[in-house]
Amino acid sequence: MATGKGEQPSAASDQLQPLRDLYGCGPVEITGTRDALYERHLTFDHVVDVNRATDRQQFESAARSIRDVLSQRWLRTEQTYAAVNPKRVYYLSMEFLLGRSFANNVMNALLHPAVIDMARQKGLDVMALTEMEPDAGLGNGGLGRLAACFIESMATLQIPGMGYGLRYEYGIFRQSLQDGWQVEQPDNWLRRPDPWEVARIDEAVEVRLNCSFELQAGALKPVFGRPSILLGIPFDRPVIGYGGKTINTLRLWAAGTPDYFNFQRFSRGDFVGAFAESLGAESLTRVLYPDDSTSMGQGLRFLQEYFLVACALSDLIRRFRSGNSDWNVLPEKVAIQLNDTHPALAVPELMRILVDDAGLGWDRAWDLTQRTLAYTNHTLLPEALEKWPLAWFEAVVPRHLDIILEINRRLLGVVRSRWPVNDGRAERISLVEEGEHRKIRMANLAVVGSHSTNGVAAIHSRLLRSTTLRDLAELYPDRFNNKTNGVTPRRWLLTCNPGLARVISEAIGAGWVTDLRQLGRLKPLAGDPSFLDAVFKAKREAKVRFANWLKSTTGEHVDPDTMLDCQIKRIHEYKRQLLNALHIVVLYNRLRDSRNMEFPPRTFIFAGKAAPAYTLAKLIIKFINNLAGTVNADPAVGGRLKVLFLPDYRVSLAEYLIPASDVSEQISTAGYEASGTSNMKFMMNGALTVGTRDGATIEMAEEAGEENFFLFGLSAGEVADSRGWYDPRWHYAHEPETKRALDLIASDYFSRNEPGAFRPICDVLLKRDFYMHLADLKSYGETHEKVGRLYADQKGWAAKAAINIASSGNFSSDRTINEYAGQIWRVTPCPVP
Ligand code: 26V
Repeated sequence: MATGKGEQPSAASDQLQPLRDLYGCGPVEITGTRDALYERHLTFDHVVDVNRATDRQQFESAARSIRDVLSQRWLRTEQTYAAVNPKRVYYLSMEFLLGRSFANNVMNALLHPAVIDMARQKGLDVMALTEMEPDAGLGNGGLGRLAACFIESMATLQIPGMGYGLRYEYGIFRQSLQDGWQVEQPDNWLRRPDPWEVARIDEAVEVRLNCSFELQAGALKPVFGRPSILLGIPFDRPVIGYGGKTINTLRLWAAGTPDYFNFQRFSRGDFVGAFAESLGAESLTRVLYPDDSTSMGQGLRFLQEYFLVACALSDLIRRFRSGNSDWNVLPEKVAIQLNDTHPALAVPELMRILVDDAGLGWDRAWDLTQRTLAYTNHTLLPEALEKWPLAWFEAVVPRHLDIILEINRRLLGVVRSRWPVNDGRAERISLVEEGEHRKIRMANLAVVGSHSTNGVAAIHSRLLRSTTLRDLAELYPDRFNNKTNGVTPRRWLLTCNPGLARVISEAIGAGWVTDLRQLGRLKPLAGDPSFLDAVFKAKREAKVRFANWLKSTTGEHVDPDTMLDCQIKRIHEYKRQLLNALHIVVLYNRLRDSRNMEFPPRTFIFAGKAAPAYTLAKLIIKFINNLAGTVNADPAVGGRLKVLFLPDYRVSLAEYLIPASDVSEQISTAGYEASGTSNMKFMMNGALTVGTRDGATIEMAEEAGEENFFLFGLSAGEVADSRGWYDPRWHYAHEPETKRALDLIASDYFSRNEPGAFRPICDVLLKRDFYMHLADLKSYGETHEKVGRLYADQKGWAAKAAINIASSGNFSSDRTINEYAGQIWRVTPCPVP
């Protein structure tokens, strides 16, 4: 591949030289043998003429040759951990929303110059090549993407960390639009072999269940009372730390069966039935649950959760035992972080291992369990808190139910002796929700069975303590803490926005890539016209790049000279896409009234998926699309306002769009967005935020100064206080523009061919408006007027954008992971020599 040793570096490698110097990695060594890696993969993996390979074959071969270059480093990392025996972190998550790996792996391994040279020599189009990689969409949204940023930061910080998740064959569904309605299609991302993963059949583990499965008429049916054994087969993916020194592992588990085949059924001539059980078992990791808004009590999801926990714990305990003989040192050698309650069965599973397998007494086992586990909460929405029917525990994992009930018996004993007056506290703290169908409260289990419970932004952690988990916080005040989220600047700035990254590095050097706080050194430059000009040009370049990409992939046209105003996230009532849409109707009415109004041309971009069963969220998508159809076609608008709903929101789309955005919409009802993480990505890419005082947006505005933010609307306290008397009809009656917008929607103006289609939206807004859209609409509109005025002043806008970039340094996932490492996990880096 690329240049031989000793040749002059190209312009491209020159650009990265400072980064390499900084991290002590000399010029990338690419020898004659490696030069041939790419061709060898084409010839020997694909048996195809090098000159006739398809784009996909070129991608696979390029990716495989990158992996080859990394293999020894990857091995060396694991060998180092085995030799040094440091404390290790295991991040258990049902979701890892990885997106594509090619560009990031190349960048983090500092192979960028080599790849550019290789592409030039061989006449390859790197952009076309990267487009051949499907997104690994193994997550719904924020929680899954956070897990992906976290494991990258752990590797960059040289922390011995490992991710454990599931290898879903189908990731988050692909979204298309038909007539403006969301249509879900299966995401068969593994249809073609994935070049990054390594199957480790030899390290498969057994998972014992008290039931079996069968596929009956296409559906997975549990067969109770017939115990069975599943196989967990690990597939490893490299997680490359920036600089390429540490390469950690993300281990994803696929369900299989021990070479199982029912001979009796086969001999009876039941050829399908002979395989029924194995087909059933293998279906367990077939598909990711695409709903992040309600815990619907699906049996298969419960099994998936236990399967992840059983595989991960069996694997990490094996690792622990290979270096340590004394169970008592478990908390000194192992930290397990539970990403939400989804892996909370780790509490009884670890107890089972320590008591039943290791033979420890209860008290010893309980102490070790609590000191090893830690739990992160990601939502305050009661409908998303997991509660599983006790009956399912009984049927699938009866021993775990025994353990949970024993934990609960002891817990309630403590509570009742501390608060002898019965005021309902014990019932609220109990791990069991009583009733006709008793349920296990997974959040309570996670808090009780661990030593740390954290929220993901300051306000969220405060609200957890004071509302959702109040009783538990009073019982264990020292356990509760905050870890404000962050995002990796390697993916979300360096790689996705090369133009801005270059401008920043030219101004302050490249140290920001692993120390984002250094962006603060840009602050004095917010008054420097040449720096602002460079920032402006980088934004313009990113807008053109996005517009070209969009045109070529969807045929859709975006004018890079308009203000790009974006709301991209899961569609949910609390995130209030409807507030944005209502405001667009208000603007539309104004434009229709006056053709020569001062109005900077705006493009409003929406993107996001709705949970397939969330009817109202799907109607919101339909409404935005109909609104777009009407507004975009109206000559009275004269191109000043354009609305777009981009289908199939995913990591790779965000990587194109965020660098191009001028305005970031973070407009959730205050008190409902735990943190938000796209808010941070927009900020470091120089967009200005229109937002409520919610989640991490509050901390972002503190860093930048409120004068550089566009905050509006009710605070969380005001939302809570006005719940009792809030009446949306008051706003309808007293705010003429609000009334006019709602009347227009109700008049079927946007649904001429589908009369009454948006009635449910009008009803939600006018009858109850739980998320208080109408309360904030006026102040939202006023704030947008300020945004419009500032945008007309190019220099003023660029200065605020620069201040925002300069103030985003706190929102690197490196900072977050350092806090977890120091305060929760108590691990230190273990450099790989
Ligand atoms: C919940 C459920 C519940 C039922 C089964 C499937 C399922 C899948 C995922 C979830 C998680 C929802 C919680 C979530 O994604 N929270 C988001 O976490 C982000 C990272 O901390 C944070 O920035 C967002 O504010 C928060 O909404």
